[in-house]
Parts: sequence; C-alpha cells; structure tokens
Amino acid sequence: MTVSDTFDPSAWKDVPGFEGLTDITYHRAVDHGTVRIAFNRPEVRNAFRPHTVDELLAVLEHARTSSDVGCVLLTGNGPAPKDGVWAFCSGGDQRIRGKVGYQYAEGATADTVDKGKLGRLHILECQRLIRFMPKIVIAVVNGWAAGGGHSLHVVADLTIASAEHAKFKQTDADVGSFDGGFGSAYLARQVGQKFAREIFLLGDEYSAEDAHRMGMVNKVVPHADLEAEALEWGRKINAKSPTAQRMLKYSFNLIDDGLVGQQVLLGETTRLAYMTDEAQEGRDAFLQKRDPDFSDYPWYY
Ligand code: S0N
Repeated sequence: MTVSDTFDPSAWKDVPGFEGLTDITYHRAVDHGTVRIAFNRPEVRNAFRPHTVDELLAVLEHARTSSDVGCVLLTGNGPAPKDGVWAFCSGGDQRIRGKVGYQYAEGATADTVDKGKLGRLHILECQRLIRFMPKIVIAVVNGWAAGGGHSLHVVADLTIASAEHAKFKQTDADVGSFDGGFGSAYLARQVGQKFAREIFLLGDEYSAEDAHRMGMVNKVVPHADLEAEALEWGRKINAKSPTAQRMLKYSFNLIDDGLVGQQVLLGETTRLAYMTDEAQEGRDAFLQKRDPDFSDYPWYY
C-alpha cells in the first residue's frame, strides 16, 4: 500500500480499529513501538479541517494509551498530485475557519450538529496531548510547516527536516490568527526571543538549514532518507527505559508548564512511590486498622 511517495510499506502495518480514517493515516512499525501519524490532505498542503483534528485526537489518544508504544512520528503524506509539492501541515483549513455552520461534521445539518463543538480550536487539545503524553513525539517535517502546522512541529519533542523540501513559515499574522501558547512562547525557548519574534512578525520563509541554525530543528536529512531516519530515532528511543524517558520529558517541560508541569511530573513520582514497600505499608496499615510502621525505611540523605 502506498500512502506517500516516501512511505516504506514493508516497515509498517495497519493499526486495527482505525481503518475508517479519511484525513490522516495511522501505522505502527512492524518491529518496535513506534507509530506514524500522517496528515493526508496533500491537495491543500495538509491543512487540517475540524474532522482532521478529530481523527488526530483519536490516534494521539490511542498512542498515548498504548503501553507498548514509546515514540510517535508526526508527518504529512505527499507530494501533492497537482504540482508535486510536499507539505508537513499548513495549519487550519482557511476555507472553514471561524464558520459556525453545520460543515463541522460530514453529514450533519444545522439541526443535528452538536453546537457545543462549533468554532472550537481543538487543535490546541492535540498540542496539549503531544506536550503531556508520556511518549516521545517527533515532527518529521517533509515539506511546508506553516501556521498551525508550524506550531505542531514546535510543540513536538524533536524535529527532523527534509533538506530539500522542508520549509518553515509562520503565516498566522497574515490570516488574522495568533498562536499565543506553545507555537510562539515555547518557540522563543527554542530559538530565542529575537528569532521567534522575527518568525511571527515578518512571516518569512525559512529552509531546513535556517531552522536548524536557529535551533528549532534537530537534524536535516536528505528527503529520501527522512522517514528511515525518523524510524531509526524511534527504534533508539524505544530501546531505552520508558520510565527514564518519561521523567526526562516531563523534567524538560516543567519550567515552562507551571503547576500543570509540576502536577504531571509529580504524578509520575507518586506512581513510582506507590510501587514501594514503604507506601504499601501505609496503605496496608490503614486497611488493617493499625498504626503504620515505617521504621524499616530510612530518611535517605
Ligand atoms: C503553505 C503555503 C505557504 C504553501 O504555498 P504554495 O506552495 O505556494 O501553495 P498554495 O498554492 O498556496 O496552496 C496549494 C493549495 O493548497 C491550498 N491551501 C494551502 N494551505 C491551506 C490552508 N491552510 N487552508 C486551506 N487551503 C490551503 C491552497 O488554497 C491551494 O489550493 P488550490 O490548489 O485550490 O488553489 C501556503 O499554502 C499558505 O500560506 N497556506 C496557508 C497557511 C495558513 O495561513 N494557515 C493557517 C494559519 N493559522 C492556523 O493554522 C491557526 C489554526 C487555525 O486556523 C484553526 C484551526 C482549527 C480551527 C480553527 C482555526 C482558526 O484559527 O479559526
């Protein structure tokens, strides 16, 4: 099966339960816990409409809750049939943006649509899933990363970019949009305030090499090798301690995530603590209606 010109069908298998996807594709590596999520609307530079975001949320949540998955690759299928141009993602579909009509869901009418869903920016929920899931997310930028697509690469843990086809452009201010969260403020953590402001305020186009020099791309790879390299990064990530990888991700996040970051990291330490005899003594003492005896457990120093 060919989903993209650079997709190697021998390296991937379908994920049961996700056969009906229309706007993205979802695959799992044949021999390790890496999944590949790809925008599948190359005719519009892989722009996402609300339905695309619904599907993205569903597969991200599946990856988050699959205990044998450690790494998520996010990319775009391509190239565009019309002109051969590659895209990672060009952000929100501007033909739909801001409308509050029943086009939200295919088949819905003005009478049947869930009005609570209209106009919501749930791509931000995807950003939060990427940010907080205890897995490593790699943006595999194979072409245009623009607008909300640029923000998705920013929020990913790592970015690998095609030397020939990756292009970065923050178009938000051209179309009256502004990602004031991770897309901008976290970008400034990566490239510094001056470059982040330049990227947003001028809206210029940057090559993979430019983005690497600025510090928002980890590695620039020949286009033909991009997916193989990303898969190899996934293999390396999956070979390491899941606990260590998770704690590292949350430790890196903490300084920018305030109390939520503290909650996420400390939630993981609570999970680890619950596995100790010491914590189990406290639980058992309560259940046995006796005083706990912590005398076996030292005050480590
Ligand atoms: C990516 C760009 C720079 C590529 O330029 P290039 O190669 O010259 O291609 P084009 O000829 O421009 O495009 C080819 C075809 O694809 C269509 N198309 C491209 N991008 C989009 C898009 N985002 N939405 C809809 N269609 C798109 C073109 O129209 C063209 O179609 P045809 O062949 O029929 O003419 C260039 O394409 C570009 O600048 N694209 C727009 C990038 C952009 O501004 N994106 C939006 C930025 N903002 C966000 O993403 C915020 C999130 C958001 O908007 C949102 C999301 C969900 C819900 C609500 C919102 C909201 O803000 O309200």
